[in-house]
Amino acid sequence: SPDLITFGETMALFMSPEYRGLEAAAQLEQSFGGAESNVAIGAARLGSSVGWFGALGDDPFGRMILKRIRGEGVDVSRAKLSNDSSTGLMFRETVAGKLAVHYYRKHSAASRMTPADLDLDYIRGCKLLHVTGITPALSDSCRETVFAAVAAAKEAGVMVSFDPNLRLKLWTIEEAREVVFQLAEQADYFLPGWDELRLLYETDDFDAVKEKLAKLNAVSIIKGVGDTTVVLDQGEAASVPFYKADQVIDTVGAGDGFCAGFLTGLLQGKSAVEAVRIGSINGSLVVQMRGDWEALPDWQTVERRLQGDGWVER
Ligand code: KDG
Repeated sequence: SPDLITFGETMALFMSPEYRGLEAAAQLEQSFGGAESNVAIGAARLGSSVGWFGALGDDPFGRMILKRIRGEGVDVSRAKLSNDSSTGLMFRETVAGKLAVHYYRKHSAASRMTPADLDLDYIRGCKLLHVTGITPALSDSCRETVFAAVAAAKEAGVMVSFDPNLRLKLWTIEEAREVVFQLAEQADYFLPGWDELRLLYETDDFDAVKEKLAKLNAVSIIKGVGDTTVVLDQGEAASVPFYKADQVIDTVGAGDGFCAGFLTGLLQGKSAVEAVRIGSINGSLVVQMRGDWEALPDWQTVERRLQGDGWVER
């Protein structure tokens, strides 16, 4: 098995030009995205050994997605193209400076995943299983699949990381809360954003949330506490400043880029704080281009930034 395994729904993505919303656009730019495959691509570019799987439709979009994730050096041997349902679609536009995402993913191939789709030996053989809160929001059977994968990993002593990735277009905050807290209990690394924790715990009081998180077994990596990431390890908090992006073009995928860098750091044997530095650099670079994952860097680029070297133009 690869060192890092993740799974979920990846959708074809269509974006209207900056200056036109979807209603007015004559042409759309095609790409694809999915929180877990964004992480997989990011980690693979940094040199990690990575596997991603999920269900896609046996249609042009499913085939495009599978080929391109494979092309990034990610093991997709457990991914499936199904011929009784379609690949999910996602459309994106910017209206008056605000991003809007429209999902067409109900009854998609991915939403029909069941625990029977899991190759448990594949999961048991990796070092780190990464799951997000998007997959359990897709359907009951997807939720069961996430819990089954996490249970198999834990039994085998595989580390589990969990990014809640709250998507309130997919479920209510009440539904999300129940599942997110259960998965956070089981994870070794819990990677929420402060904005998500505020919704989950219904408070703006950081210290109160910190106290709750201190009860988890997991090391919590809280992104976006001011301009920092807070690492909370058994009640001990360390704060790591954000790495500043030179230019922000598209913030979607920043969290996944962060996660890819962080998990790569862990797999390299780095401490959580050092891994956060890598995550932060990685997240700052992915926002500099349009698309969820296109601008994810290679290891050399991240290493140069870690060492504080500037940009060499010629
Ligand atoms: O984190 C970025 C993802 O949100 C995006 O790629 C699409 O997976 C996605 C989703 O469900 O929103």
